[in-house]
Amino acid sequence: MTQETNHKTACILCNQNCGIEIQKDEAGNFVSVIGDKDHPVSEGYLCQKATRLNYYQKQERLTSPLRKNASGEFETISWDVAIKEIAEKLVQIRDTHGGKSIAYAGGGGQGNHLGGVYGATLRAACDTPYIYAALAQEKTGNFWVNGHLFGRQNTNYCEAVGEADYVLIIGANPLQSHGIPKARPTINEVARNPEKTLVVIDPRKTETARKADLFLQVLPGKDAYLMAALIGYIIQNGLEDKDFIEKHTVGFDKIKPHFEAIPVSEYAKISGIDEDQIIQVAKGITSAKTFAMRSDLGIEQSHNSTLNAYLARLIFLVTGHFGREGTNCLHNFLFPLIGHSKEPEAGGITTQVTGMKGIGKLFPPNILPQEILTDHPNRLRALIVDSANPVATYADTHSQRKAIESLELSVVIDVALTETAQAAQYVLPAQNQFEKMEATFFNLEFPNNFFHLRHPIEKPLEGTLDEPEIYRRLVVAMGEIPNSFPLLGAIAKLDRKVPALKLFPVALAMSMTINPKWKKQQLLVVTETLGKALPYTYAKSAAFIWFASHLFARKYTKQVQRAGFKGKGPALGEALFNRILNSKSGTIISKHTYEESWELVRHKDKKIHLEIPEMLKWMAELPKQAEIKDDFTFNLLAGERRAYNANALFRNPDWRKKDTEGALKIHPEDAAEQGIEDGDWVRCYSKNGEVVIKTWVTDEMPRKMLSMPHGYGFSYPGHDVKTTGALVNNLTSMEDCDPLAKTPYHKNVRVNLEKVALEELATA
Ligand SMILES: Nc1nc2c(c(=O)[nH]1)N[C@H]1C(S)=C(S)[C@@H](COP(=O)(O)OP(=O)(O)OC[C@H]3O[C@@H](n4cnc5c(=O)[nH]c(N)nc54)[C@H](O)[C@@H]3O)O[C@H]1N2
Ligand SMILES: Nc1nc2c(c(=O)[nH]1)N[C@H]1C(S)=C(S)[C@@H](COP(=O)(O)OP(=O)(O)OC[C@H]3O[C@@H](n4cnc5c(=O)[nH]c(N)nc54)[C@H](O)[C@@H]3O)O[C@H]1N2
Ligand code: SF4
Ligand SMILES: [Mo]
Repeated sequence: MTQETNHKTACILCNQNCGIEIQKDEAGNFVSVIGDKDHPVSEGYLCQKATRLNYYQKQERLTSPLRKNASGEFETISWDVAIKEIAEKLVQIRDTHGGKSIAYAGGGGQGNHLGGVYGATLRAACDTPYIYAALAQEKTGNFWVNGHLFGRQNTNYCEAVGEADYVLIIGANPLQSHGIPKARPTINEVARNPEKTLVVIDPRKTETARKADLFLQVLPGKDAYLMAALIGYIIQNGLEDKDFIEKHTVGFDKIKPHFEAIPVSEYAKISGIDEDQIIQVAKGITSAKTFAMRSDLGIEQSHNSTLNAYLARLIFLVTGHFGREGTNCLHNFLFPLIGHSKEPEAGGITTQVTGMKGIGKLFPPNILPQEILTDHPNRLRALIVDSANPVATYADTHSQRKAIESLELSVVIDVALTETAQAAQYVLPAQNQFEKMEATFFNLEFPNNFFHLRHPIEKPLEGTLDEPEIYRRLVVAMGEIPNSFPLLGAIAKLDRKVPALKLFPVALAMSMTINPKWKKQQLLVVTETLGKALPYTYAKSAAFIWFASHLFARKYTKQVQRAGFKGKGPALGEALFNRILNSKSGTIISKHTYEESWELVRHKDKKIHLEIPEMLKWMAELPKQAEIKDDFTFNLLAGERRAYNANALFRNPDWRKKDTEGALKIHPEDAAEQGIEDGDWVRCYSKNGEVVIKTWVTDEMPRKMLSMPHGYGFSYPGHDVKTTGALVNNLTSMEDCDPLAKTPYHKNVRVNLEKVALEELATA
């Protein structure tokens, strides 16, 4: 643990992971949280949520492994018993039904990915390829499209909102959700600067929309029509960037006829937007020197999700706004957050029951219950959940809970007794994110990329372990590797004194040749040897960063050297690792030139392949999409980002300063029609379930659309629905999702309302 009074770390509440400094009192309370000016990206910025981190630190915690007994109650057991029993059951299930009967869910939230990295060791021991993850309920359509356009599903681009003259934000509300560095000053600057233009496309008059020069209030779920019309207008009028298309892309001729056929006026009308506004945006983008685009859940968790991903990218690609300063640009990763999955026809892995393909090596939460709740001989029988709360955060709480309860083995690794933990057989208590070495791989910047390895700032709570150690113990108990490696450990200590001699890498390679079985568990071998030889007693899991630093320095030698690291080959890797290990505020790890961003395209010809036949076919079939006709009146945005939600990280509702109940927003005229006044409580029901929720009458909503936040409704001692708020996934269903990526339609949940009397709430 560090000795300073100001403890440098990062905020764990959204993927920006702003650098922060925390002051603690003697009882370990976070008494002040301020922005860390030395953080290379956030530079002192933070938002109101970070100042409440003490509620994360001091929430009700798990302090012992738990096992459910025959009467469904938890009893505490020792770590040794828990590890032994779980390992035995995993081996038994694997050896009887094959590794594919075991799956893993989670692996990290907004601030903690080291545990997920080590989760790979348990998956290797179980011999399973299945990872279900939150990213596969939002970004997998994007990954699939990126795979086609740029060559690999794990290519990603950053969105240069702060540097562009013309900015388009679609389906995102950065003033609340961030998603870009220093979102508030950045958006405010674009909005205020008379030389810059901010366009926002959203059905809701959001905080960001209110700042926009042009606000296109699209009808919910109709973005594909709007974007097709925009690109259609550009191509039909010859406004595309012909030089860029010629130099950097292939396949334009193939996509051109499809956009020439788009009925621009008709699609504008379907999307609810005036055609003139679409033309204005088309002209604005094509005449701007620089243009950047930010998109997020509003078009991902919505109708035509994967098609939206394709069209959004075509907007900046056909207009040549890519790979230059002030435009979206591919970036590198210290270590890629996801992988690349082959298509099933090319030998890619699919799930056993529904036959779903992996995208980015991830599988979608929406199919998880179907893979379990069946008598199919190849169903999933065991699930390890780490740092995720599927019962509460995956679509369809009811089915997710039932699925977890029906498994032969269910294990949850978490800091708290979550809804999912309550449904599981074993619960293992983890150290929280300020008690261990942690990092995220959300280092998504260009041209200068960064990495922040966080040191613990608080002593681990008694009874808890960090995830890498939990996985190591399980893998050892499964008989995959020994508990210690004395000789290699001794060599690692020598190696740290004179890394230039490369004693450890040579000894490691030799030990892998002698013990080929260890190869699958190389990371754990390094962690138990080199990790233990690092200068901090708690730093074992930084062994992975040692691996990653060496790979990165080899791959991006020029760019790492440009960032001020000296040496070549392994010496450069060591220099990078040492700086990462010792930089409490994070460090710049590479500097690219814009020209070099084209090296990050993964197609062999280094060009962007514009044609994706499946997407063009989907677009051609848009006219066949029928209007929704059902018994429901409203379209619910099931999961809005607000001032006081942060996914599932705060269980104690007292952390909220306002909107304490997470109210349901409704347009004044809709409220009047339903006989609802601001603050009334209602029963909101879908085909799948219901919630009881307070209302908030506001003209921010369009007619017939409602909005409620996610991140509310978690059980907490001393609280009921009036203070915890409602659990959003009681309303969602697993079938309502994108046909290709299976990402849920959380922005389009069909619901009705019914006023409830306050006295009914007591029983709700
Ligand atoms: N209806 C609806 N559902 C949604 C959304 C929506 O908009 N609408 N949004 C979706 C999106 S985009 C996301 S990203 C997901 C997020 O959903 P999840 O990934 O499930 O949520 P997280 O908040 O990341 O946290 C998961 C768990 O990590 C635990 N945790 C915290 N720190 C640690 C730690 O150090 N170690 C371990 N082992 N556990 C820890 C917390 O207690 C919590 O139970 O929710 C999704 N669900
Ligand atoms: N405060 C806060 N910030 C967060 C989080 C949090 O829990 N709380 N979670 C983090 C996570 S995990 C994520 S993934 C991001 C998500 O960040 P965002 O995607 O920006 O957040 P959302 O509020 O879910 O949705 C974005 C916008 O989509 C709009 N929208 C709804 N339907 C449609 C539609 O049909 N078309 C269009 N164009 N827009 C539509 C909504 O009105 C909303 O303004 O936020 C991150 N930041
Ligand atoms: S919630 Fe996000 S934007 Fe706010 S301080 Fe934390 S990391 Fe930064
Ligand atoms: Mo997310």
